[in-house]
Amino acid sequence: MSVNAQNLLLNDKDYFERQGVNVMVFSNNFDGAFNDEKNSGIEIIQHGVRAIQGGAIRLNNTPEQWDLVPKMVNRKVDKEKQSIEVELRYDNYDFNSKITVTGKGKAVEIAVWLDKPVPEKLAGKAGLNLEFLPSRYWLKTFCMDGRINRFPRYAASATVALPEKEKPMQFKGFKTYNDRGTQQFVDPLPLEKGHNITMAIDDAERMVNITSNDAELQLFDGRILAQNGWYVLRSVLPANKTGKVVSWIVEPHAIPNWIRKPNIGFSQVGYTPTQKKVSVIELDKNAKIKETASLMRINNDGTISKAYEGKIQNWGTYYKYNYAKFDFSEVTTPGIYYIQYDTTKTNNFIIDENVYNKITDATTDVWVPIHMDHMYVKEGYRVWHGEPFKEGYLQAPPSDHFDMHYQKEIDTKYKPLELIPGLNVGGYFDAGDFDIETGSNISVVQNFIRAWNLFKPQRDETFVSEKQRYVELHHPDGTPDILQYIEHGTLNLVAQAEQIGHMATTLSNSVLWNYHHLGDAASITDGLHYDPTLKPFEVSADGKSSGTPDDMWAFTTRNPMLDLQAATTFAAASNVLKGFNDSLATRALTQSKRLMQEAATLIEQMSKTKKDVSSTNNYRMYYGLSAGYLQLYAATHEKKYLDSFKKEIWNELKLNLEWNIQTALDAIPYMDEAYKKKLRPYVEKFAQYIKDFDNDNPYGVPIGLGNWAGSNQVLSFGTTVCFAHIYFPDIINKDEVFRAANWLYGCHPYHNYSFVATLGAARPKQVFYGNNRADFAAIPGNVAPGLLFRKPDHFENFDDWPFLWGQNEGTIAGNTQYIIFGEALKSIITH
Ligand SMILES: [Ca+2]
Ligand SMILES: [Ca+2]
Ligand SMILES: [Ca+2]
Repeated sequence: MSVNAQNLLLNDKDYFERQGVNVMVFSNNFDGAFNDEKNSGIEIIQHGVRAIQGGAIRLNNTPEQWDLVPKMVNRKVDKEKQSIEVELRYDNYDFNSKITVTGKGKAVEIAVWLDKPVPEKLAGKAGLNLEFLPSRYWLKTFCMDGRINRFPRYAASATVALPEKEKPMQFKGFKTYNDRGTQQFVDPLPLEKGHNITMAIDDAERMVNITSNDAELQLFDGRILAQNGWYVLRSVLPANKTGKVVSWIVEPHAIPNWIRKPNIGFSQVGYTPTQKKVSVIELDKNAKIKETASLMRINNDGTISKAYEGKIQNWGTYYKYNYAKFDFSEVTTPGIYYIQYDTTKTNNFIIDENVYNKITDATTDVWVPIHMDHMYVKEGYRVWHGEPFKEGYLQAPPSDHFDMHYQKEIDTKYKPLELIPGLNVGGYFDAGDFDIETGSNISVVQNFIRAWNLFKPQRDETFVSEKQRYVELHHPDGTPDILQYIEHGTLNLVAQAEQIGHMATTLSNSVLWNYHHLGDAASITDGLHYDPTLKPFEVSADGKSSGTPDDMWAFTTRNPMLDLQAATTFAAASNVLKGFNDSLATRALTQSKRLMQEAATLIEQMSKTKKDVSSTNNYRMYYGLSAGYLQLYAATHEKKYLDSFKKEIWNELKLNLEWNIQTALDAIPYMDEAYKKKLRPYVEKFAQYIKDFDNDNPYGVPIGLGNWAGSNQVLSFGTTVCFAHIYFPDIINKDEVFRAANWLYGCHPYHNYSFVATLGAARPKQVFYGNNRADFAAIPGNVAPGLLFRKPDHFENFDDWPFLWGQNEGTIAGNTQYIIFGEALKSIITH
């Protein structure tokens, strides 16, 4: 097939393509993990941007995340007929439908076929939906049957309240809305209706025309119900009909001979004078690669001069684009520069000794304290949040959950929904949500302890008073912040061990309608104890309790592996906290000893019963026995742990070098020269592993293709490379430590913005999936997961739409890992 073909034709990757337009038909399926992730169904990439997706049979006008999604039963690609057919099914309603998408010149026909009529319960509800990205369509015009209009910047269209029994069930029967006792739900009414719509008439990159002769098109604003909703075009399936019941002709406009602008990747933080400096240029497959590129210097008087012109090296094809490299390492003079390739100029960046000095400051000074739970957090005039969850946490009854938790039979002394005292202290919000994931909180404390033990950062820019439950940013209080952060994490974890007897899996929301909270964390719950004897939304006479079931729950199902991790962490925390908070240090040590003993017994028992062997083995694989022993040794200095470490590590290195070499490197400070010598050949192999990425992809880092993008992988790779260089500089060259930094700070596909909202970056990402995402904002210091891979060949990171967590949600474990990476990188650069 010629890529210049004027018609939409199926290509060898089984999607429809013409220059400037790709139409994918269930290349990405609704996988059910979080239901509607705005990543699935019929998707249209128009001029490089996937601004249309979600094409499927749906049961709502504007589906939310927890509304049911169809299961794909099968998918057939017919090259002869230029057609893709998918069969979809809703198990809950025993409802099957087929969608065919067929190339018709510059358009595709989307048709819905039914063998049996729509089930009675879904009549008037099941429909063909297609969704349009608000940030790409708002303020653009549209024309429905000759009536001209404009997509609203803000959601403010008409709605109707309907009896709850008319609403199709949501995920596992949970409810996204709080009906306030009305037994009604809200449904948006259409913005427009008709049979022909042209969207974005005023924007050639987004223009699309859709016609249906046999069904009415209705246009809705999905943001009415949920800030992450999209505009939805929809045709309700007719009742009592079989065969071809709805058909649309969809023609996405293609700009003639459109060629995507080059994406010139470079480090937005800049470069030190002597480091290797290579820009990776991402090019449309129809673009001719130029011979040279230039580095332009902005002089101190504002004039511009050419500092360097160098040859472009062609790297080759990686997925859908071509890549070339521009090495300007020759330029070593400090100054302000930009890259010019053909007619494209980048924003400016700095070459200087000090450019990396501040890379962790926004994360430690701003992001981390804002995520401190159970505290009032202030910055200047602004309050980030009041004190959340004052009413504490209830024992979760045996139950399922909407964020992948569950409670088995209760194994504590508390009754279902009984208050577990003392848990509303310390801890960190998980990510873009506000729960305390115990595993992540353990990682946070471990990461801070590691950063403290290795680098002893004395930075004091945060005022923390556990007594006043008050945090203020940019306010030194005489104590290094990292110590206070270790204390804050330990406070919650130790309280769990003391009050529950073992670690909770999570402290999380009990109702879906406050889980998706956006705003002040202190307003998630009403701060009053839940009293089921009161009517919903009734407050007791003394004003201390309410009938609103909004209290958070502690999910307490015991996991001895988690207990063991906590025990190890408590031992290490106890060492650090001695002399700073002696009573907490003592409490941590007491719980460490008890949990360690109990966990060992339980794990022993589990490995004897066949049933749980696999989870024990999983634990061995993921947590790594040697890593556990090393942590235990570091925390207790008991020789038996070091002996056990030595017994495991070599085998683990043979099994999985790149995963376990970090642990082997971490042991060096405790070991002798012979150990280091024995490790050398493994580090040499690791050096080859690093180099191999230069052939794997143009960016030279491990690129993840999962449903959560791969910054964490790059971070952990980068951290290991840093430590390998620190201990074996003759094997791992200093240049290698910048691989991960380059990727994180802007040298990556799709765009060249820094994935870290770090200080120093000239163009950090502007939006993240943080808890202020409804404001299209970022919390400084956040690290985005980055490039989300959409099958079969598309990398994506939206910077105008924060709501896709797989691309934009920083996590507390990931962001504290970034602090270690940043500290390691800084220490290498300054030595
Ligand atoms: Ca969570
Ligand atoms: Ca401080
Ligand atoms: Ca409450």
